[in-house]
Amino acid sequence: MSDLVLFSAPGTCARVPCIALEEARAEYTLRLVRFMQGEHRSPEFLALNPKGKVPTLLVGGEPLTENVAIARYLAARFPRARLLPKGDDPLAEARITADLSFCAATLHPIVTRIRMPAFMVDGEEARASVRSKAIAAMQPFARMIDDRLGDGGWWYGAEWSLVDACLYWVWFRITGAGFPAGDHPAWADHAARMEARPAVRRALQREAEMEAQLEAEGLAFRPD
Ligand SMILES: N[C@@H](CCC(=O)N[C@@H](CS)C(=O)NCC(=O)O)C(=O)O
Repeated sequence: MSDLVLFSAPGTCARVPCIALEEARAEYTLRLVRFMQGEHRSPEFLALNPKGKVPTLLVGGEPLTENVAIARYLAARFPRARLLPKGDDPLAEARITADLSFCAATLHPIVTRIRMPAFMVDGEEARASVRSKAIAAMQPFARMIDDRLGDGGWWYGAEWSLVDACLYWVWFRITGAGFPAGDHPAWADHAARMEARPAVRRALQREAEMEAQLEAEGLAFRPD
């Protein structure tokens, strides 16, 4: 049995480490966290991750939290999968951390405001305002990402990495929630290329199974 257990929920940013594990062909157990049942706030889960968030990765029973740290750990543990580039010096390494942090600390909070404004404010009008301000806040980053991806590239050019998995999750969350996807053809194309990767397909399949489980239990989450 594997020493790796990933706590996840469908549609969440736990998709990133799931893609990492699939890219590495790692053995792991996927554990569904039932948000609608408040499982992420249960004493058992909070004992593993007091922040009450997914992803949470157990490594030999020891919890590791935060996407940036989990990406770093999995990349170091599975070097042959080349999940992240190898920085030649401390500055290059720090820049890779900066790219992962850009996704987790800059883009993710905007995603939450676009996708789930009800987490921030009450009332329909206030939610619409939060969402439209967040869409406006995302635009310059989307243009930057589009420019960098260019014509058929990954974040690091020819080299695929977990930064691409992060960007893919961001794109998945914001499209269909009012974000003008048509303005960013390179990012849209990047998402399509991500979905052509066998490892990504396997990760999406695992999510679909979790979603079906939630549906069967009447616990599927529907953001407004
Ligand atoms: N900083 C964390 C953020 C994790 C996070 O916000 N996860 C969301 C799902 S995308 C979550 O668990 N939300 C549950 C909640 O806040 O109640 C990371 O990068 O791993």
